[in-house]
Amino acid sequence: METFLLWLGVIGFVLATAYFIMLGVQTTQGGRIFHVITAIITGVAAFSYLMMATGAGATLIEGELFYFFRYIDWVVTTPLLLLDLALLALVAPGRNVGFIVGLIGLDVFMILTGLLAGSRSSGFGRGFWFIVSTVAMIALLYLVVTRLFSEAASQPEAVHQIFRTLALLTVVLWSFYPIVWLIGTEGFGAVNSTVEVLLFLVLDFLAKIGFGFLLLTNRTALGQAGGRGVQTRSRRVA
Ligand code: RET
Repeated sequence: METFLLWLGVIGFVLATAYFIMLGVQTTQGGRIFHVITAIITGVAAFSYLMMATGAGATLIEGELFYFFRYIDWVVTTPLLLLDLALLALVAPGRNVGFIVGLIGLDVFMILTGLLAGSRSSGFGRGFWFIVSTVAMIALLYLVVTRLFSEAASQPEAVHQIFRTLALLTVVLWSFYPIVWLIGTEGFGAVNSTVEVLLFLVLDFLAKIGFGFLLLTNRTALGQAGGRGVQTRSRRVA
């Protein structure tokens, strides 16, 4: 059952990646940068689920399967999700590189300390790194809700609207990850490994495919969003 769920992840993410690439190829309205970033997100997830489904992305720790490839997936894809959000919210992303790098740095710190939490053998070590990682997540989501929200208010209405939806989706969904971790095999073991795989699969589908679908099917917003710099340059070349 567990392996079946992981293969379902592979299939879902492969189909989503193909669909997002197709939307990117078809678009005439610009914002292609969002298609590229979002297709990389689902592409990396497809590969990660393949690694977990074949067993190459897992290892035994004290008799329990530890899917370390999740963390490799997250350390690549969560920065890209934040980049999508930042490019939507910021009118001049180029003038906010420091902020974007800070946001992504905090995010990478969150995932790496989460990996430490997942791979420690002592209860104290796991608890300590879990708390450090969760504090980083709260700080990160706080920055999204404060700074990015206020920046997005000066964007055109369609962009502002889709940013608000996606940022809220992000805050809610990301908050569930530490909860699933805590009740799963790496935490208190309240649910078994199969249920944990299922819950992470649902969260991953919503946070990556749901997010990408809402963003990439909103053509009005994409045409007016932060990818403008990229679009202008390609038009000049043409
Ligand atoms: C861990 C455990 C330690 C504490 C915290 C965690 C947070 C993980 C998050 C993951 C988000 C993943 C996404 C993936 C793909 O779409 C590492 C589970 C805070 C927030 C959004």
